[in-house]
Amino acid sequence: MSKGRDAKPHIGIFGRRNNGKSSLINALIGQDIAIVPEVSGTTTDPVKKSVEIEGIGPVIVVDTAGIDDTGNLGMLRIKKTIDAIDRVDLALLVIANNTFGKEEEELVKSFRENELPFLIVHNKTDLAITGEELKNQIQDVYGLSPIDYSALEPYKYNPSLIQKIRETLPDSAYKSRGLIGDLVKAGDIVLLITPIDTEAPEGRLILPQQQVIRDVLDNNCTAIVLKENEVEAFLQRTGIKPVLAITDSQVFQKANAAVPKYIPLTSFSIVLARQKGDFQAYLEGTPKIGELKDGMLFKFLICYCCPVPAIVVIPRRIIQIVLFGNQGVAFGHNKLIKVV
Ligand SMILES: Nc1nc2c(ncn2[C@@H]2O[C@H](COP(=O)(O)OP(=O)(O)OP(=O)(O)O)[C@@H](O)[C@H]2O)c(=O)[nH]1
Ligand SMILES: [Mg+2]
Repeated sequence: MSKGRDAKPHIGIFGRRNNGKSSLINALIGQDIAIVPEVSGTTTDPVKKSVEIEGIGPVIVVDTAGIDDTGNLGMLRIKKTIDAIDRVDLALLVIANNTFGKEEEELVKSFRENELPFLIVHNKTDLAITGEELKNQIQDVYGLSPIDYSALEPYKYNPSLIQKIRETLPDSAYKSRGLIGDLVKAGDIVLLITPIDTEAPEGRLILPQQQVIRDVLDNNCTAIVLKENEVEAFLQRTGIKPVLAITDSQVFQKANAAVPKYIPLTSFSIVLARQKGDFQAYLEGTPKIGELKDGMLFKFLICYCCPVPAIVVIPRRIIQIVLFGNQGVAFGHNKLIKVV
């Protein structure tokens, strides 16, 4: 399954500052989408872009900060670069000027620990051709040849690099991760908790619930769909032990009380957010909400994206935070809530 959120290969570009990582992206896609000034350290946080590479098709490129960054901020950027390794299907390690040192060795070590396929691209070949000594060294240690490249002369070098990328991208990079495929195995039972109240649409389930049921079946598992007030009695009566419970967020507290603690519990929204959004950022950001205190003065913007126009639900806790004491703007419950 693709390491990213959708069924497109994710290609990460790694290497030292100024080696031409961003330029290589521009050269590969034939457009200037990445920022390339003269100064080093231009790319800070990993930047994801959905692009089309001729000969490969739609991909997501992840441009990362230089692995040799310095200072406190630099260390933070390096950490984010390393984190990105976990979220790509193929790494391009961009080297230049025949330099392959500790930074590169560390990166390759991380690629290998993550079982991440990688290619080594020697950029700026227009300035210095890849030396035989370096070629042999890389071949001996890693069993692959550095690929000659120059972001200034893509017409000359693109075909062979693109072919290598195509050959090295694993098939799994083209498959969607699905919703819960990595949490269950064939034969597992998944409990889905869906309130049927006045907010439920007439005669059908809402799309996230349908999608999860489909995903459960795609993974050769069994879905049990119950209303929240039937969960406890059902589990006691049948002795069935689901491996996972997914509830509508409206009844999360009731579901939490009814589902035994040994069964992991999440919500349809979280399952979808994990597939669609930057879930890592979500995991890092959410605990910060708990740190907000009444009376603290904040300005923040809550952006919420919903496929159904005008029906936007923000978790109540967030709205409470917005309403009590802080400054912010939130769109929720079909209204614009503005708090000053
Ligand atoms: N001669 C030559 N210059 C290049 C080549 N590729 C990039 N450059 C130049 O090298 C400089 C750095 O390029 P970037 O693409 O910004 O490098 P980067 O690795 O993304 O740098 P950071 O974002 O700072 O880590 C720019 O001035 C580019 O024009 C190349 O193949 N040949
Ligand atoms: Mg850059």
